[in-house]
Amino acid sequence: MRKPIIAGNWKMYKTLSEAKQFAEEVKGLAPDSVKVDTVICAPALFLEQLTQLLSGSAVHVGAQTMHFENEGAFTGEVSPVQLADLGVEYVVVGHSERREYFNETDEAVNKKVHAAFANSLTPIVCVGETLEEREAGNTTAKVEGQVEKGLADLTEEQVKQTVIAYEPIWAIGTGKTATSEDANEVCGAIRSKVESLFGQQVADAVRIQYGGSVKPENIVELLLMEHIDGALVGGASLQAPSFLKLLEAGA
Ligand code: G2H
Repeated sequence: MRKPIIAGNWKMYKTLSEAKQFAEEVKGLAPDSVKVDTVICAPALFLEQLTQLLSGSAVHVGAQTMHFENEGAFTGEVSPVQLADLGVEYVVVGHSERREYFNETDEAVNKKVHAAFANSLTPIVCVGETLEEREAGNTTAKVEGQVEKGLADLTEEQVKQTVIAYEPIWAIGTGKTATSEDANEVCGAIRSKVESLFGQQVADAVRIQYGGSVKPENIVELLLMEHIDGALVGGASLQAPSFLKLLEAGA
C-alpha cells in the first residue's frame, strides 16, 4: 500500500502575509500524516516562515526548485544546503515550466535529484509530454526517457523514496485534465519503466502523482486509479478551503 501524497505548488503566487494566513488556516485541519502526506511547495522567500509556522503540524514544506551545487557563485540561486537548513523537506525538480523557461535539462534534473538526497530532501521529479508529442504517439517514449535520465545512478532505496509527478504539459493550468484512464496508463508505463531499471520492489514502492488542472471535483476519480498515488496541484492549492478538500480526498 502506497500512502497518497498531495503537494500544492504555489508557483509565483502569494505575498508573505497571504502565505502565513494560508498556513494558519490549514495547519490544524490537515489530515493525519498516517493517512496522507501533505506538502506545500512555496516560493523560496516564504520557506523560512512556513517551516516555522507549520512545524509540528501534518503539513510539510517544499521548494519549487534549487541549484544542484551546495554553494558557489550562482547569483540568484538557492542551494540544497540552504533549503535543508531551513527545515524544508521536499523539492520539486524538473517542473515543465523550469524545463521550458529556464532550460532545465534531464542532466540538470539528475544532478538536482542526487543533490536533494545528499541533503536529506525528498525530490518530486516532474515528467510529461507536450500536446505535439502526445498527438505523434510519443507520450510513453518521452516520459520513459525523462524517468531514465532523471533517476540515473540512484540507489534502489533512493528511488523508493523519490516522488515522480506525471504532468502532461497540455493539461497544466489550462483547465484540461487528462482522463483518469489516460493518466493512469502513463503512470503505469512510468512504473513499468522503474521496474525495468530498478526492480519490482522499487516499482511497487515508488509514488507517482498526477498533475495538471487537478481540483476538488476531479481528484477523487484520479486517486482511485491503480497507479496514481497522489497529486501535484497548482491553481487549486492556492486557497486553503480548496486545498483542504484535496487533502480530504487523499486521506
Ligand atoms: C501543474 C500543476 C502544478 P495546475 O503545473 O504543478 O498546476 O494544477 O495549475 O495545472
